[in-house]
Amino acid sequence: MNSTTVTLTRDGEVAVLVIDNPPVNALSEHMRVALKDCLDRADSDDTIRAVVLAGEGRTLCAGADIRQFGAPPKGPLSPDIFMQIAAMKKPVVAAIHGPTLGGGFEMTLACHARVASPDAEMGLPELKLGLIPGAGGTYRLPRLIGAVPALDLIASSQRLSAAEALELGVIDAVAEDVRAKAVDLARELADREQARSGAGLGAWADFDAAAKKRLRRARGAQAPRVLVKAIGNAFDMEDTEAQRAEQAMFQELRTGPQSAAMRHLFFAERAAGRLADGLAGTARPLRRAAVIGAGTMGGGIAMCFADAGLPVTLIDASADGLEAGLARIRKNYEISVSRGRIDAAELEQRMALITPATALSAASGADIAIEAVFEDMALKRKLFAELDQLLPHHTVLATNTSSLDIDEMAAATKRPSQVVGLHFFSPANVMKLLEIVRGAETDGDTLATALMLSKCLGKQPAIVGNCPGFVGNRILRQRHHQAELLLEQGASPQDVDRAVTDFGMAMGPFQMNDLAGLDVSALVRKSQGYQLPVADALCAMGRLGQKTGKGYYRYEDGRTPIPDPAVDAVIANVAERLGVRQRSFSQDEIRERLFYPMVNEGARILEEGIAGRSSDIDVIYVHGYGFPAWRGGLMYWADAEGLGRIVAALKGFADETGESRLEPAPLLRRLAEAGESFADLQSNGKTEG
Ligand code: 3H9
Repeated sequence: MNSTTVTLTRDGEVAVLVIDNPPVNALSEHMRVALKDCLDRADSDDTIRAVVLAGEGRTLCAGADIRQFGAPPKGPLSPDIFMQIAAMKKPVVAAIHGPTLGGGFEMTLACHARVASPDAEMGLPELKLGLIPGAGGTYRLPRLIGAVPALDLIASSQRLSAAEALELGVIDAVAEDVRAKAVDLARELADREQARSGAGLGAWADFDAAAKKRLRRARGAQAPRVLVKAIGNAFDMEDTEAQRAEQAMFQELRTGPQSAAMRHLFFAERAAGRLADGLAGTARPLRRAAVIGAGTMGGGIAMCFADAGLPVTLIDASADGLEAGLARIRKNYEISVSRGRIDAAELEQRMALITPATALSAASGADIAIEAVFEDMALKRKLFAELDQLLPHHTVLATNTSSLDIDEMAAATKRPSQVVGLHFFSPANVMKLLEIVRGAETDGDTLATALMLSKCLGKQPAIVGNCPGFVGNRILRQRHHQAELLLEQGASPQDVDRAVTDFGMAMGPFQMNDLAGLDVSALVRKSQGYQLPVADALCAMGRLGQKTGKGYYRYEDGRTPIPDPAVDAVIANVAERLGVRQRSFSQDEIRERLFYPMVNEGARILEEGIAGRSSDIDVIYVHGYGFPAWRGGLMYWADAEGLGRIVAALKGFADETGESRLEPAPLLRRLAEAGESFADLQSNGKTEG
């Protein structure tokens, strides 16, 4: 068979198999057929003494073809091909370059040795797809580096750099000319006929303890539990048996709802990073940035730039504020050093990328300026007008506002088409989501620049329209509002929070409020002109959350919430004052009351064009708000609940509370009546996508 997907060339007695299956050399069916054919030929040719596996393009192989996971696999299977590699008498050496992940990395683990280029990355990110490694990763990696390091690597979906992989004993060498080095090593092994053996699994007790610790954090996700079982098998099964067990578990996960949801997210994340139809633009170069405002957000944003190796000027009119901001940044980096994430030299390198200044004119060399000052429109407009005067024509002006009108700020400049919202989430250097807010006049080049920036900073972008709260916070406000109403109607803060954490989120709304500070949300309410009686009463009592030791809960150690009868009394008072009749709520009822109105708001957002795709809302909720990824995101989950059911429930809520906002949105009603889903809407092209 002659294939261009995998070609066999000769370097003397070494067969070099080169995979060329763009865009990422995924293990699609035709690629597996071609790979097996080349391996068979190399194996049966007596003039070949060793084999090298290499790849064209940006990676050796990024793993299984995720697009083919919806159907049962056909043709030769990856685990069988890799077994064949492992069993070959002739040494097989992998030449690894680029992000070599999942099945691609497992292919290299089946080889007798591995060489990587300095830019290579390796990892098993299957858990991010609701899967476990299914082609030998759960027993070959533990045997090579130990069960605990293997568990850590797989459970975190972390990618190892070539240097880290070398240190861990995953690879044998790092070389610039990785293919040539692999050929040399293959020859050497053919002469020696002996490959390096692995470190071994290590002690069962250590693995067991590490696994228990991991599982405490897994919440509702299935794959981490299955992973622990699969790695555990490596202790008492031979390869063939372990492979069979791994394959059965892998296939069960592949056909289950959690993996389907996470695969949806994989493609949703990529779609969210593209400009919507009808919009075109070219990203402008970004060599230097300026961040104005050295508070928590501004400092965090400056860290994002420094982490990405981009120079940034951090400006604060107050010298004291600037000093405090820099000290906070250094402290954060020191924590990273103490946790072994970076070393002391890297800390200094990152600090050196941040140039502090008190004069706004220091922003003049920037290609992008991001303001992160107080949420005060007059202040922001003044700043934008000044920046517009100071900065070169090409510079993009961005605001980190989480609630104010982008267009009002843009109107203070002569370049409204180059004004954009960049809504980072707190802590900015940690949270992955970046809402890119498109003003009425923001042009394609500016959006393309914002998307490129987001990629450089390692963020997950989503382009959203301009409205109070944009997409994420506007939807969240519905949940907060319902949570407060539930209190008035008789649910306790702990009932409400439990419904949310049992759903799979890290924190309930009241724990979150206590952490953020009740005064913070009170300010937002004031600016947006609405009231929440229980929250307002707690604020009036000075119960501002964790920082005052009391909020919706009381805190003895500063962070563990303890239910407080004083809060129950406040709630009862408010209910009496408002004449609300109290009753009990089941956990299911609470969950529906909190999440269905969010879906309803999501539908309104889609109808208004504030989000282009329902999958963008999924991405926003998973990466900005901790919505469980294994549920696929808010709107994907809504489809699974059934839109008819949601509409019926919302009508009931509206009747009970008299709240018109709870009436089903027209789009939601229409879809439910037609028996359609948000996914149908997106694939029919009625919204972008
Ligand atoms: C697995 O391997 C299971 C095994 O254990 C068992 C097997 C039996 N399949 O991200 P990009 C597409 S599970 C299909 O924009 P980058 C992607 O959709 C798999 N398509 O580029 C996009 O298409 P489009 C474990 C894939 O440079 C284009 O390639 N592996 C796959 O920013 C470019 O992608 C993973 O989870 C795939 N595996 O990042 C790795 N990968 O242009 C998943 C990519 O039409 N991939 N595409 O939108 C990645 O993490 C990144 O794509 C990668 C490149 C780092 C490789």
